[in-house]
Amino acid sequence: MAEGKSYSSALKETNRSFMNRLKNFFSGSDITDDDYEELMETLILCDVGVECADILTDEVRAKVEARKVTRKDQLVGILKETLIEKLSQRPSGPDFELPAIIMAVGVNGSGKTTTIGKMAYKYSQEGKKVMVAAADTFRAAAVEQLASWAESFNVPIVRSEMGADPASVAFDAVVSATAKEVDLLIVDTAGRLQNKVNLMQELGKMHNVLNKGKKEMNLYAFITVDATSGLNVLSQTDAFMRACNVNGIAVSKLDSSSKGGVLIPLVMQYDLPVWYIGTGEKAEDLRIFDPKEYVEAMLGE
Ligand SMILES: Nc1nc2c(ncn2[C@@H]2O[C@H](COP(=O)(O)OP(=O)(O)OP(=O)(O)O)[C@@H](O)[C@H]2O)c(=O)[nH]1
Ligand SMILES: [Mg+2]
Repeated sequence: MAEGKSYSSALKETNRSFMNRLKNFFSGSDITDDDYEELMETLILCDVGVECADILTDEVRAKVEARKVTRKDQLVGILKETLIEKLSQRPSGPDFELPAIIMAVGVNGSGKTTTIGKMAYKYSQEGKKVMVAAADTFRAAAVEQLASWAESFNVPIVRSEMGADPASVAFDAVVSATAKEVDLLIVDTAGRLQNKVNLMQELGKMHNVLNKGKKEMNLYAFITVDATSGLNVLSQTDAFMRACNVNGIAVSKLDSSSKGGVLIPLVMQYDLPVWYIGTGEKAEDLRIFDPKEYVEAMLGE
């Protein structure tokens, strides 16, 4: 399997913006109150959010005081340690069990179809029997996009004509997946804004249809959020969690963001594991989320 873009190359821009702002922290002078303000501001500017930035800054300060650290250049190391600790308190990486049906949800353009394509590649490379379903019947291009990923990896696709009821496509897919005894069925859905009530309800209906037909397969849903959308991803996650039973998160486009800190509030505020991060547009640009690798790519090893 090709390697794909690494954490550090995907987070290059985030690393640069972080380090540019924390330049002062590399001098050996004494820590002052201003340094904590600067740390907090930097975290906020990298999309960590005020609430989490506050918690993290307080913890860094408590560690500094407890250890009687006085030099500024030790702050980044303590921040790194604190972040790894915090992000490791929750399970991370994909925790679904095969055979599985996984429904992809999220707002328009968040990276659902691409993430499904990458997953189809990953699991078929690992020798699993994968099937995808194009339950985005809203845009012809969306079906073609999924079909093109599926075709390149020889993965069967269940599709229907435009305008068909997405729940009926989901139903056909689950029947076919059960008959063919696939290990993994991934169901693509049309992007929707979280404030469109009818469209959000439609997701609940699809989830129910999959749940009724799943037999021995395990049913999951995951939300794909775009790292360049900043803290909006938090309200998106809230809304999709209410609409259907979300089990995990994929964060796409980390390579396109210079403020890739949004993983931090996602992990700290939600009881959901981050399954994957997207590090590029290619099939192999999907990484299992690993807090240590992520923090080291952001703050340097
Ligand atoms: N650089 C980069 N681009 C990505 C990544 N994931 C997705 N994209 C790009 O983002 C754009 C939108 O991705 P899609 O997968 O079509 O998003 P979607 O959520 O399926 O969109 P809708 O079906 O319209 O809601 C495409 O141009 C993708 O190539 C990533 O991890 N990195
Ligand atoms: Mg799509």
